This record gives sequence, structure tokens and C-alpha cells, in this order.
Amino acid sequence: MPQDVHCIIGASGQLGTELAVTLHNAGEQVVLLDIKAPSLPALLELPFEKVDVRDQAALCAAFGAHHVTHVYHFAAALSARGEQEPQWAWDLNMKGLLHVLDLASSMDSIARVFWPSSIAVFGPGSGPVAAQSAFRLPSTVYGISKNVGEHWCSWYHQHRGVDVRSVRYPGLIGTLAPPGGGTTDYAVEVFDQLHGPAPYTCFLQANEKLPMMHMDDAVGAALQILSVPRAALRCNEAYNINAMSFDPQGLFAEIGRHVPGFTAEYAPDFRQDIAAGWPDALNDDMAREDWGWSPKIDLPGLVQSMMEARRIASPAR
Ligand code: AKB
Repeated sequence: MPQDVHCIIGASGQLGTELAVTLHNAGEQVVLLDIKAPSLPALLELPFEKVDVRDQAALCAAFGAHHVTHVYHFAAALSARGEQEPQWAWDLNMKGLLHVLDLASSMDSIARVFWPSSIAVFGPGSGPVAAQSAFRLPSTVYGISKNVGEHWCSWYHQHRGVDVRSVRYPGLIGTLAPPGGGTTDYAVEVFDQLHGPAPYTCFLQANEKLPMMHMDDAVGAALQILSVPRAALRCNEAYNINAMSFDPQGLFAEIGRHVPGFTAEYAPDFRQDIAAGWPDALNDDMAREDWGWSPKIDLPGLVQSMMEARRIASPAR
């Protein structure tokens, strides 16, 4: 039987980089697509194609040339950047997804597609702990694109037989590549500013609680949902997944246990309004029941892992 070929679109981004390393380390065949070449030494030996996801012909050529069987489509404008350039964000997010779904429906070699949705599909009226089928009135261009994207995934599954699977990611925190243009980015950015001369300035309010997840759990969720038989999945849109919730002051208190003297101050900007519309947590019962979702990393584990990755010595606890 021919080997699976995993194609990661947006491979130089935060989630793409981590997934590429995980699949490569597991001995899988991986092809990287992005407009930016990978910079991580571990990924330089992998095949890379410079492709803009808005160019469907180039996408089709890359899928065909590498006999791609599994597509992970991560190229997107996130919530904060999307508010600054709404037309560009809509074009990138929607065109990219529709190109991928359309090619998956016409190319027999493509068996499965993974596309991430987000907590940004929720908005005022979704409730503090958003249920799987909570009311959704997203307040950002990014959130609208994810909400509509979920419906497109469902449509392509039901009417074109595309096996596309999705989860609603919270803020993702990892070590290999920085995020860009998100509202939850402060929770990664702070780790690069622990030893600056001034306190870290946070762009959200001290008590703005949001759902968050360590990158190992995020990568695990993508691989796990792709591995189960389709018949196990009751949801054709995107599954809620939940790992931990914290606010900036809670994260900074945990960091303070490793870095005595660490201080932060708060200067909320437009991203605070975006965050205020998102739930504190998600109810993920359906993901747990259907495909065994269970996160492994909590807040102390997350901070410990970020410290270790930056080789910041922690005092004995
Ligand atoms: C963002 O902040 O825009 C993203 C997300 C929650 O999807 N991290």
C-alpha cells in the first residue's frame, strides 16, 4: 500500500511548524507549503513548495506532484490582524478553504482534510462556557470566516463526500514558532520578555479569562480526530475542545513561581474588545465521547514546558 503523504499548508506558521516536526519525527512523509520557507533546521530537509493558498492551480500542482493523501490547511489571518485588514483576511480565509475543499472533492488521492476552527466562532450570547451547539454570532472577520467555514466543511462532506474534520481551537501556546496577529498571542509573547528591563505590558485586561491549550495537545487533537473512523463522528462541523482557562494575572502568577521578580502591567487595546466577546471555556463532552479527546497539559505543565524550551532555570518548587 502506498505511504500516506501529509501536506501542511501554512507550514511555517505556529501550528504548522509543530505538526510538521511531530509527523517528521514519527517517520511520516511530509510536504510543506507556505509563502515563507521554513526556518527551523529540523524541517529544512523536507520538501517545500512556495504556494499561496489563493492560487488554486499552484495548490493543485503541489498536491498532484507529491501524491498528497492528507491535507492540513492552516494558512489564515487571525482575529486581531483580520480586524485591521478585513477584506484581505476574508479573501485569504475563505478562498483558501474553498480551494482546498474543492480540490479534495476532485482529487481521488486526497483521503482526509483537517481544517482548524476556533473559539472565535462564538460571541455575545454564546455563554461563559460555550456548549457544542451554542448560539454563534461572531464579532470578528476571522470569527465569521471560521463560522462560515464550518458550514462549508459540512456542505462538502454531505454533498461532495469530502472527509474534512475540524476542532475549535482556543489560544495555542507552543515553543517552536511564534503566533502572529491573534488576540491570545500575549500568552506566548510574554515568555520572550521575561527578563527585559521593564515590566511586560499586556494588551488584555488582568482578569480577561480565555480558553487556552498547549501545542502538544493541539497537535494531538488534529492527529487523533483524523485517526478515527468517520462513522464515529456525529459532528460534521467543528468539535469544541477544551484544555485550560486562565486570565493574564493567573498566567503571570504561575510564571512568577519560576521567575521571581517578574512583573507585568496592563494597557488593554482593541484586542480586549475581541477577547471580551469570547467564552471563558468550552464544553467538550461530544469530542470526549466521539473520539476520546482528553488534554494532557494544565497551566503549571504549560509554564514549565515554556520555561524549559527557553532554558530558563526554575527554582525548586
Ligand atoms: C486568535 O487569537 O485569533 C487565535 C484564535 C483564538 O483562534 N489564537
